[in-house]
Amino acid sequence: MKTRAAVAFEAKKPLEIVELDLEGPKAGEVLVEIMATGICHTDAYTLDGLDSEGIFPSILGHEGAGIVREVGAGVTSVKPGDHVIPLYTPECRQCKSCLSGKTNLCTAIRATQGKGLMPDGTSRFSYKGQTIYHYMGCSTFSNFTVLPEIAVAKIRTDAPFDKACYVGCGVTTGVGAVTNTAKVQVGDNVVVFGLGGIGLNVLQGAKMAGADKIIGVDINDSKEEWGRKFGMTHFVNPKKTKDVVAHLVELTDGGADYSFDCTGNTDVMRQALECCHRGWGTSIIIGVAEAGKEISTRPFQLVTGRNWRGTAFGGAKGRTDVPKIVDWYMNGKIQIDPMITHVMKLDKINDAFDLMHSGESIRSVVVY
Ligand code: NAD
Ligand code: AHE
Ligand code: ZN
Repeated sequence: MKTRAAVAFEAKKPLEIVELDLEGPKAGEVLVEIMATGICHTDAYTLDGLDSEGIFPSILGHEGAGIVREVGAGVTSVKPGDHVIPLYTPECRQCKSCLSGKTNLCTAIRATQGKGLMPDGTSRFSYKGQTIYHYMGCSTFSNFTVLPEIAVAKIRTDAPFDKACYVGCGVTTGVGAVTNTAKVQVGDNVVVFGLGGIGLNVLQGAKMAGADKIIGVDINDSKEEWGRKFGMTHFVNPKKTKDVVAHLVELTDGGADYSFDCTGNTDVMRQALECCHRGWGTSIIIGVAEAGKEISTRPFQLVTGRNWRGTAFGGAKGRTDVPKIVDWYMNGKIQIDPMITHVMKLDKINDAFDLMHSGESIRSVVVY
């Protein structure tokens, strides 16, 4: 069949809207009509050539929602007409990682996914006979995409696609980092670095968990008003603060119980660790750093009890947890609508990247 998609033919070049060929689902796969997709900073990072796994030409996008249109042989958990969210972190429920009960990082198809291919080692997309690669197993910048059955979460049919798509990455990552990874407790002090599409969701997760001080840190002053809408109690602009770590330690009476990096900047990651409380404070890396970047700190920071951790997709098990997070949104437990600042059609998708880089948007969503 044919599908319209925004293709990343080369790094650092605008996406091009073209009509491509899409092969139907093979055994264990499903064809999904994507109804809406968010644009996450990780898409921009890959498009900018900063991803060590970046492959071109490919169809980016990993924050979508849509409808199952066809299923391949042997698919039992979804059927045509079901509403689904594609999962860049699948949940096979059979691999060592899924069975461990210790991680959400299913390994069933990670190797082929990282090569831009379906589990059988081939791509379903092509353009004028040339292979176009999948991205993060999702490729939601295509109106139709093919996904492994283990990489779709079935959601309720009354959830609006243009909001539910954000659960496919940003909402789950931010809220889940607080609830699944950190397990923030009532009364904890929390510091969040980077108040974008992820950081604001960390704030709302911290508020939901009953955190006491919820401190937001961003170099963009306009993020103060945004942060306060989602539970932030204090705002710090590091550009206007002499020693940001010392200031945060003072604000939190000795250091944060939990800090979160939502910038992807390795210098910020160090600050996030070092503003944690001696003896127990834990810093959680969410941000994705550029290829080649490394983190550093004095080992003494860890010797004296600070913990450095990371999280992918907020520690969420996609098929199990994503439908619940959609319920949280539908029941008013978490907010999504105000964070979706821009909605556009696919032919304007490049504007979403400009809005993100200029700091004007929180989340842009493309509706097909
Ligand atoms: P975004 O562009 O919407 O937000 C980034 C925010 O960080 C902006 O508000 C920006 O002003 C702020 N910022 C930049 N430099 C800063 C600095 N030096 N100090 C303080 N604030 C600074 O991006 P996003 O979509 O929220 O994504 C944030 C990061 O999270 C990205 O690196 C993205 O790749 C990553 N991410 C990771 C996961 C995961 O599963 N681990 C999931 C989604 C996104
Ligand atoms: N490909 C990069 C790493 C990118 C990365 O860490 N991705 C996160 C999700 S970001 C979503 O916006 C993730 O899920 N990581 C776990 C995994 O298995 O990819 C690189 O450095 O090579
Ligand atoms: Zn993302």
